Amino acid sequence: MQHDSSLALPRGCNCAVRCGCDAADQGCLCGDRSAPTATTEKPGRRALIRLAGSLAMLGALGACSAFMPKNLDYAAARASEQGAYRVSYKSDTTPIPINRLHSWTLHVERPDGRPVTDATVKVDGDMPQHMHGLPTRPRVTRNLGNGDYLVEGIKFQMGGWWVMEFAVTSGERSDVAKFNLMLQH
Ligand SMILES: [Cu+2]
Repeated sequence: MQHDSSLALPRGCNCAVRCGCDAADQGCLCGDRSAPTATTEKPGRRALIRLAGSLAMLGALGACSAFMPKNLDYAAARASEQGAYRVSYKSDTTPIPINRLHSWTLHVERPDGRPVTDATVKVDGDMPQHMHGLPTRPRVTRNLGNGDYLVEGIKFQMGGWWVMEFAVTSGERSDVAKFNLMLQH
C-alpha cells in the first residue's frame, strides 16, 4: 500500500510540507509534492491525498501542533534532568532570530543558588519533528564568571519547535538541561 509522503515521518526535513516554512534552501529534503496522474488513482487514494493536503495546511497554520507533545515547557530557566543544576539562558537578540548567528548567555547554578563557575558545557540543538539539528556548531567561547557562560554560533534555520540541550559538567557531576523553544518564522 502506498502512502502520501507528506503523511509519513520525514527523512531529513520535510518542513515545507509540515510547517509551511521555506526549507528548500536549507539542505532539507522536502518531499515530492507533485500529484500522481488521475488515471492511475484509486478513489480512496484521492481522498487520502486530499486529507494529506488538509493536514499539511493545518500544519502550516497550527505550527505542527498535531505532531508535537502538548503542554511543552518553554521556560528559559529549568532544573537539569537529574536536578544537579539550575540552568537558564538569555539570548543577546530578542526575539530569537531565524537565520541569523547570535549568542546566548547561559547561567549555571546549584539548586541552592550558588553559581557554578567551573562548568564545561556542551551545546546541541535539534528539531524533534524534523529530525535535523542546527546548521552550526555553537559552543561556549568564554567563561564570564559568576556562573555565566557565553555561547556563540547559535543559528536557527527555521521557525518551529526546537530543543536546545546543554550538557553541563562540573567536577564529577554531569547533567543535561533541555529547553523547548517555539520560534516564529
Ligand atoms: Cu526543520
